[in-house]
Amino acid sequence: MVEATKKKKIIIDTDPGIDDAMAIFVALNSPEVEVIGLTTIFGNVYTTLATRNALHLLEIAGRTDIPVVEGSHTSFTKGTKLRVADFVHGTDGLGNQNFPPPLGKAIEQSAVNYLIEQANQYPGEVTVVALGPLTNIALAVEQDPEFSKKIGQIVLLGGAFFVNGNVNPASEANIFGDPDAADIVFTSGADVVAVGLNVTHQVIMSDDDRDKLVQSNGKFAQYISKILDIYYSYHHESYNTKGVYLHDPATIIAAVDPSLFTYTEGVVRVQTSGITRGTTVFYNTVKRFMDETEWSGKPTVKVAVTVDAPAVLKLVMDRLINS
Ligand SMILES: [Ca+2]
Repeated sequence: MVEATKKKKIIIDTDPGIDDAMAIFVALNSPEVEVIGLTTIFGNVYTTLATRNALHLLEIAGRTDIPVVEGSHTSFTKGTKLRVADFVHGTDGLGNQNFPPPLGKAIEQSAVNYLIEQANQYPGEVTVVALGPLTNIALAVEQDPEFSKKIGQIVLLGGAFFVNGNVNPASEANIFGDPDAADIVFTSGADVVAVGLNVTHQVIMSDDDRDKLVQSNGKFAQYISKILDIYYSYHHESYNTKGVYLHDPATIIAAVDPSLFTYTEGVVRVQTSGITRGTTVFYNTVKRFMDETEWSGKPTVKVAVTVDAPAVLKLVMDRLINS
């Protein structure tokens, strides 16, 4: 008997966030994947607000059947001085629209335990799509030494490979948000796919694309078009671009249709201190160095190097509009 193609089970670890909202909606409207849960983390907003926004977005989507699980309130090293990007996404994380509070609540479990539990329940079958700092995932790796083997794949938005960062010239925001956690995840031995700024800066939603969302009757398109103002102004001021980078939606697409990207493989270590805190340094494993290095003997990961940007944009637009 021919088995129907199984949908890829995904857990989205998220800090919503305007582009997180887009990514979550795209995932919910992608037949290739089944969103089994959302775990939350600080980043664009603090964790409590990320949870509230995750619940709100699922209520908008009519998908309150999907559990929201609250993640860590501190960094991996228990730091509480967190960087929060409310100037990019609004103080409410969703374009300063001040939506009413969600009706639902997060389930009574920690994100770390939930991630470990799901990896045990469906060994090798769960993909975590990480759209914020990697704290929850690093804590799962620390708590369960088997987690990196049991989780199917970790597709993460993070790093700036061979290009400047977006927090400062050295660092991309998600990695900068918790560099210790990121280094643990990159060297965990899990099947990691990193989608960095070198790729996401090619996937741009233009002013014209935004008009298409505004004019569409799609439920998700309508919602997203209402929260985009601040995200567009930030991009215009910071990059002098007409349009916005689709970091999180592009990363979701890397889970939905990996063939739209090409990858290279190597060892990634993260600088955890100093002026380059949060820098991702990729070793292509070609040169054999005379001395042992901090990259020697570490597991490799996949790093996205090219993207079919028009195809990714089209998928994102279609799934927001046809909703
Ligand atoms: Ca995010």
